[in-house]
Amino acid sequence: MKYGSIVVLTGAGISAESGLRTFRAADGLWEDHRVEDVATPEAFERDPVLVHRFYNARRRQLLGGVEPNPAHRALARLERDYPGEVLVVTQNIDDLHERAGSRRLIHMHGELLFVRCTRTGRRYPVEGDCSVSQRCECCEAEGRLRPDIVWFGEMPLQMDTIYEALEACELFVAIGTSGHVYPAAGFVEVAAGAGARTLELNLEASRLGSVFEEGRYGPASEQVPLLVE
Ligand code: BJW
Repeated sequence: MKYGSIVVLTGAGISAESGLRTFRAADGLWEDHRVEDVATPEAFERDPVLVHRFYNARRRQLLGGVEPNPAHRALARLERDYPGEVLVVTQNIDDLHERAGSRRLIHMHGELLFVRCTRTGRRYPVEGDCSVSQRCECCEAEGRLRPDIVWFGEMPLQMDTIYEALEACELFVAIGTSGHVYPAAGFVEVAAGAGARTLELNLEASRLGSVFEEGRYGPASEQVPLLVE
């Protein structure tokens, strides 16, 4: 590859072969849970116990033997060996990119292994379950900790840095994302508008497939190493 800088957007599909469920597949997470019940601020206000239970179960799975797969590792190699800049922007809340070795990484939808205080915003690492009766150190009060996740209706993280990188990149690659959720779904148009080449890697063409200049289809664990080599 011969690009000055590269922005890679990843979605649930890159972690699917590590054993984590995607959202919108027939057996996806949204099949078992209504989005409005577990992934909105209103849901957390209404039923924090249910929301904590949803994220506790996913945290337990992540810490219970899930490992990065060849696609995560290939992206870490790309960042390490590529002469230009590589930024990975992930919509995923798992830590598989960092465990594989990625360092220039933005978790735009938050991180499963952190909770934060709803009053002060202070973040705390969390390795086990979180509950409504837990106290935060900042307020020493119960019930203020929420998963450090960007839910529907909330602002994704580090958007200024992401848009700056999209405007400056020469190659934009989206891996394993369905293109249903904004603002991430709009990144391809921003990058293309700024003159970048755009490439989609997915099992099959996503709803934005025709917006990309090129699509390569197959499992991420095969397509990403092929791209990087
Ligand atoms: C494989 C594979 C394999 C499988 N190999 N591939 C218009 C503009 C802007 C906003 C909106 C808009 N219209 C509506 C909105 C609001 C809303 C939104 O987008 N709604 C849509 C449903 C229409 N967006 C928001 O509310 C966002 N905030 C916001 O917009 O703030 C205002 C703002 C304004 C202006 C600028 C900036 C901001 C927040 C969105 C938060 C999303 N949160 C979630 C849940 C929390 C995290 C969690 O619990 O894990 O994030 S939703 C869920 O979807 C999760 C994901 O990160 C996200 C994306 O899903 P993803 O990764 O694409 O997964 P899937 O399952 O959909 O697809 C998997 C893909 O992998 C498929 O294509 C498979 O084929 C593929 N695949 N196996 C390769 N082995």
